[in-house]
Amino acid sequence: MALLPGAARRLLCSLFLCLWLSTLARAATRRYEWEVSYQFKSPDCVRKLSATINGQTPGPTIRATQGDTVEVKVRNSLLTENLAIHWHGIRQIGTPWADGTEGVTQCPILPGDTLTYAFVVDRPGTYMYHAHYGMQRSAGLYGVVVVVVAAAPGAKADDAEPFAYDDEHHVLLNDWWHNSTYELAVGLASVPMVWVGEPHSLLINGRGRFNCSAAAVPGTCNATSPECDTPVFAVVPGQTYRFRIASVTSLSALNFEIEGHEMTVVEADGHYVKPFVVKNINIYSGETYSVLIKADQDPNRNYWLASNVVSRQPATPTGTAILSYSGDRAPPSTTPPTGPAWNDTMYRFQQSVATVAHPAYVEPPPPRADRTILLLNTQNKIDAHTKWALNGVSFTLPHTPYLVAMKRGLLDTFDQRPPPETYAYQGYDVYAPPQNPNATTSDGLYRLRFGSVVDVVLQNANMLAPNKSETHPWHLHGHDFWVLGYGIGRFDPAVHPASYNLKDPVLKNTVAVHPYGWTALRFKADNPGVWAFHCHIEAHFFMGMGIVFEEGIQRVASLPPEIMGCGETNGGHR
Ligand SMILES: *[C@@H]1O[C@H](CO)[C@@H](O)[C@H](O)[C@H]1NC(C)=O
Ligand SMILES: *[C@@H]1O[C@H](CO)[C@@H](O)[C@H](O)[C@H]1NC(C)=O
Ligand SMILES: *[C@@H]1O[C@H](CO)[C@@H](O)[C@H](O)[C@H]1NC(C)=O
Ligand SMILES: *[C@@H]1O[C@H](CO)[C@@H](O)[C@H](O)[C@H]1NC(C)=O
Ligand SMILES: *[C@@H]1O[C@H](CO)[C@@H](O)[C@H](O)[C@H]1NC(C)=O
Ligand SMILES: *[C@@H]1O[C@H](CO)[C@@H](O)[C@H](O)[C@H]1NC(C)=O
Ligand SMILES: [Cu+2]
Repeated sequence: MALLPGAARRLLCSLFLCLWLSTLARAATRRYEWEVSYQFKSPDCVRKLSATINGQTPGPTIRATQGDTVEVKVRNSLLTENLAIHWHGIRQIGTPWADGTEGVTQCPILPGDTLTYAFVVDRPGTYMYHAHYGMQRSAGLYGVVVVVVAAAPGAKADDAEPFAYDDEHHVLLNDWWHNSTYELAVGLASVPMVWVGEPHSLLINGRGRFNCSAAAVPGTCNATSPECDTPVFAVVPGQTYRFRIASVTSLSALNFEIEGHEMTVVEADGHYVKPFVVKNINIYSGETYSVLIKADQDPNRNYWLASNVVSRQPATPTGTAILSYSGDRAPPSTTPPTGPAWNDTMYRFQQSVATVAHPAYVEPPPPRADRTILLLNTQNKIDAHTKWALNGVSFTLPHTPYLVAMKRGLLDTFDQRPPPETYAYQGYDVYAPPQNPNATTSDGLYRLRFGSVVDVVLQNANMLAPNKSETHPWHLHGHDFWVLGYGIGRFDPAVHPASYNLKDPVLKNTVAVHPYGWTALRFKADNPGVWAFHCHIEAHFFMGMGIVFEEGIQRVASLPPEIMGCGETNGGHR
């Protein structure tokens, strides 16, 4: 049964978008039927149990037009594992139950069960989907969502966009381990923590090439398997291509480059940006970008597409694909680009700062916030377990999803004490390991006044080990936020807000917090529902690096029974 697209429409109308929606040309319903199952795959030539959709990893690309309803009937055939799928970058206005976040907006889909996600894709752009249960994303369950502009009849599809191109390509970036997600998860939860180490491969569109002579288990690596054929991107001389790039990495911050071709960045997370030209682009897990490239180089040779690890000392070979003018699939004789120095934080910082709204598409933020939440990001210990915490509180998911619990008043299902709003920032040394490594756990959430303007400042700091601070890509569900500013060092609420960009900040759903740095963002709590906000590094969220916002719960339409069936959602016991 569908999750009420009709109700979604009515709610959209109540949010004054009615007029705009009704002007869109003939919104359609795009229907998909997906069976999710484990299959043996060899994405980097090494055979591994992978989570697939209709037998594929990455899963099928969803392509819809702005205003369409996307309906995906998901059957969980994983046999022994729960499932939930998140539609990353889709705000789910009026359909908060279709966000796909297990523990927050729904109970998991049990093995053998089917759930139909239905939601309106209200804004053009490049998005993605991926599993949001346990660490399942790293098993291969992800894909691309493309929403194209609803153009006037007879117009070219790209007429409504502030740039033109002849054709498009999709680049889905990932990192990949040969270890199972259970080895990853159990390792993280062990005392002492067992870290799986750097990824074995970097995948482009689900393919990489591991060096078979280094395979841990003999006989599992087949260098001639067609499943690890290097992807080839065909171009025609003189044409301009839009490359839609998405990163679903579990860990890695990446740098992506097309050998010999400059890129013009035009879109980030579904928003047009003031175009800027780069040799290579840094992309963090959960982000999407569109770049334009002109096929204007010597057509008699091929060129590398390359993804490289940045921000952590790399121990993973460059991920590669081939750009071909002639259709020839031969690897170029050159060495693939190795990207910028992995520890050049300022290079990445400056690219973040350069990303602002396109002048013709600026949506000015509200001039001031009603509430400011300061979040100190630290690595901690809880009973000797390694954790991540915000203001000393490490997040745990409740057993009853918040959306159901709050809608039904099941207030004994999670901690009613709100998590801390700030930390002792005065005198906090972000360059030193935490003085008290101990944190606490909580499944409490932040309740936001409906319609209020909320600032969040994410402060990065040193980890438990000295002289170490990582990049954290933070992703907000249900919203885009304005990126008001970035800094390196300790954020001072008396000083730094004066330098916020209130003129043309970009809207995004995922943003990097650089090593030892801070990132300030602003959003309007105007989307009724319960929304996760978390580090998109799979292991970090698993270790508690997230929070949850509730807003306008009383305005949420009645919940579809299909999202229930766990915790107290059935009136049962925990
Ligand atoms: C990952 O797999 C390798 C090879 O099988 C094994 O040696 C290692 O212990 C595994 N790591 C974890 C964290 O399980
Ligand atoms: C693969 O690994 C072997 C053994 O470690 C090494 O000798 C060889 O050079 C590697 N090949 C490539 C293409 O890196
Ligand atoms: C490797 O894969 C190729 C292509 O599928 C197949 O012909 C060959 O038998 C495989 N080699 C091994 C050792 O399994
Ligand atoms: C990066 O690390 C190298 C050593 O691996 C060091 O020489 C260099 O100074 C570092 N650069 C920065 C910007 O920290
Ligand atoms: C942190 O917790 C450990 C027990 O896990 C305890 O031994 C230690 O004293 C605590 N440290 C502080 C500073 O409270
Ligand atoms: C950490 O960096 C400081 C300088 O910022 C240096 O004095 C110290 O020796 C470093 N410690 C380690 C363990 O590398
Ligand atoms: Cu993180």
